Amino acid sequence: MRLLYSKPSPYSSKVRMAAHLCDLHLDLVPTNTGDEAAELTEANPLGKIPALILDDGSTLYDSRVICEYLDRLTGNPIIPQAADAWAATKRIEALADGMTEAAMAALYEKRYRPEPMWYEPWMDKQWRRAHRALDALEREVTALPEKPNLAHLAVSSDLAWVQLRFPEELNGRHPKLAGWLGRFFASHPELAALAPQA
Ligand SMILES: N[C@@H](CCC(=O)N[C@@H](CS)C(=O)NCC(=O)O)C(=O)O
Repeated sequence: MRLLYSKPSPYSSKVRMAAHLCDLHLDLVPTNTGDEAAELTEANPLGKIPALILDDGSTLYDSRVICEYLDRLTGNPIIPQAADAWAATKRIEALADGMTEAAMAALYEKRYRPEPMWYEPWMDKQWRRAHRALDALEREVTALPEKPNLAHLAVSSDLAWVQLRFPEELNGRHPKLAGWLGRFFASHPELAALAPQA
């Protein structure tokens, strides 16, 4: 299986961590979404990473679908199947990924639009969303089970991306989350190696 990914992408990082815990090898294909290359848009018409190309040529996206697939393929090592535990895991994944999505929208506003077109009220709304999600994550991480599951992977890859792009948000505004991330990666260096990188 081939994974179209990039090193800084938090969603790609989550998928790579998932593959690691599922003991699956993925061939990594560095992909710049800005190029809108045919290999990417044919694999994922949305032109986003991560996208997984299976051995039969069929493709899977987005990161949540890919993680579900890898988990099912290998007997559910990372997603609990009992209804309550499944719901808790998937809700935290949605919370962490949604936090990143909001912060990324604010980042893209400045990256892709000329400065005179930046729309502050819209960026402020994204940041209010991200801050509420970070506050909620601060409460949620204390209840995560000891053994890493998909929730840990989503939270750690998303927080590591925030630390990369907006270090003050984590180290300054949410030191408890920064502490949780540091401890999690110290206990799981093999996952830390797959965290988003510049
Ligand atoms: N919901 C998607 C989000 C994927 C996503 O936004 N990926 C980013 C990189 S981390 C991307 O491809 N951005 C390029 C773009 O939006 O044009 C997932 O979970 O995979």
